[in-house]
Amino acid sequence: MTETIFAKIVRREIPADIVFDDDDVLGFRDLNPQAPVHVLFIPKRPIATLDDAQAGDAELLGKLLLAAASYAREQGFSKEGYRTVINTHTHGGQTVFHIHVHLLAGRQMHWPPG
Ligand code: D5M
Repeated sequence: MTETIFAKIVRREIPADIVFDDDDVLGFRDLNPQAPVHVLFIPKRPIATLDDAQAGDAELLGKLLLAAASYAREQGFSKEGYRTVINTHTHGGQTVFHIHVHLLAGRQMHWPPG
């Protein structure tokens, strides 16, 4: 896959406001926040899109979701709730081709999303 700006964030080659960091997952604030809290969780080992994920990625994808949930719990977002989103390809609105989970919190979300 073609490397993205998120790989540079993983290697600390460009700055990011990092809020979560473990062996497999990095969480950092979105540059263009869509809610009072908007954090992106990415696997350090890149997968381009959810469409590219394979059975062998199951553990890593699980860790990605659990990292978002653990951060949300720790930050106290669980009580009011929050939204997690994975955009895939063009119609999904994906712009960075290194899979990421958006965690949005701090306001009422609406459905259906735009
Ligand atoms: O979401 C990609 C998201 O990535 C979008 O909300 C902007 C954000 N973004 C892009 N570059 C950066 C950097 N350098 N730091 C933080 N956030 C960034 P998608 O689901 O692909 O549309």
